Amino acid sequence: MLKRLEELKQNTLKQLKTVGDSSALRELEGATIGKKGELTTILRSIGTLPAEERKAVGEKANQVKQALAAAIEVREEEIRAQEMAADMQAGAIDVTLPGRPIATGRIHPANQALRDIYDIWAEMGFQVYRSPDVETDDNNFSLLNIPPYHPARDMWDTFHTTEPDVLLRTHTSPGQIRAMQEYAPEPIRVILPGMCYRYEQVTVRSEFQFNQVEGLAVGYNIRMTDLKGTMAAFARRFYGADRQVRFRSSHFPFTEPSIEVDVQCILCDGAGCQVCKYTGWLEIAGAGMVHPVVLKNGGYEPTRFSGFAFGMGTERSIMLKHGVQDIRHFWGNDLRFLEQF
Ligand code: FA5
Repeated sequence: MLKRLEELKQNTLKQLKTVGDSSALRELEGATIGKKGELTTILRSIGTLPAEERKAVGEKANQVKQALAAAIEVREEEIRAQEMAADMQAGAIDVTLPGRPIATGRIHPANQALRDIYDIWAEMGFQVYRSPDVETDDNNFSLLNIPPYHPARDMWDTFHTTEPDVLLRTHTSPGQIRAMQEYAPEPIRVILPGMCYRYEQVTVRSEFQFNQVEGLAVGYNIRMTDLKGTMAAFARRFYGADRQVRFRSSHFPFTEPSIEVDVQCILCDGAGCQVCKYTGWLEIAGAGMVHPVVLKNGGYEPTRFSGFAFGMGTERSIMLKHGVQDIRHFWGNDLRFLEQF
């Protein structure tokens, strides 16, 4: 038995040298000093040996066990160090490689333009007034001097809701009524930006939802010349310092007199091209002096107060400024278009 124990020790020490990884080491440990290992079995069977052999075998077995446990521990350390080195080599990181770019979102071109537009109007003393997208028929039409059955309602094809007299605003002009009713009789200068909705055929120039920026100034002695000067100042700041501006007479039920504002075509500088339909001019806004009926509906006495208002399409403004040919790009979610801005 003593001989067998010595053999077991020598064999195991020899095998330990060739064991290459931790799972093989665990196996060798199990087969020798583990619970079901040979040495453990010998130690358990000592009681069955003749009495005179027990002491010597017991001592030897314990010595061998300690020697093997110590040798296994040393080998385990070595193997762990080797494995860690191999791991590090395999997963090595080249710290000199450039990092992967983080995908960032962008501000939508319509919002970018809106922010530029707010800045320009803020410099001229206009503050932003928010009004809701879902409106009453009164605010969207009647109080703007467009009574039921008035033919001018045909100018704005309307999305109605299932609630009677509740609709999606067709323009930002109902915000005029809300702002006036809130501030009258104080003078006001506000811009009213937001989405408008029209039950319209979608084409390269027309969407069924689009942004408008409305403007409204009410006070004492506000005249048409103020409107013209203000619109020209805006156009030059937004479209370029030496842009020519012109005014054409027009008609809106809520302004009297009414005008349309044109800028010299940005693409051909007025020479005439496809975009301006060879007129040299591009329309940028509808505007006019606030109609006395509308002033009254807003809470201002028309004999004491006067005002001007204007409304322009944001997407159409960007189209003019950047030569975008198709308005459907704005809400088509094609990143190739959006990433250009
Ligand atoms: C109006 O909506 C008037 N409320 C503007 C106004 C306000 C006049 C205050 C006087 C005083 P109009 O329907 O022309 O007017 O629309 C104004 C602008 O909205 C247009 O010049 C255009 O730039 C934009 N717009 C109109 N319809 C569409 C559409 N379907 N898609 C994209 N933009 C549109």
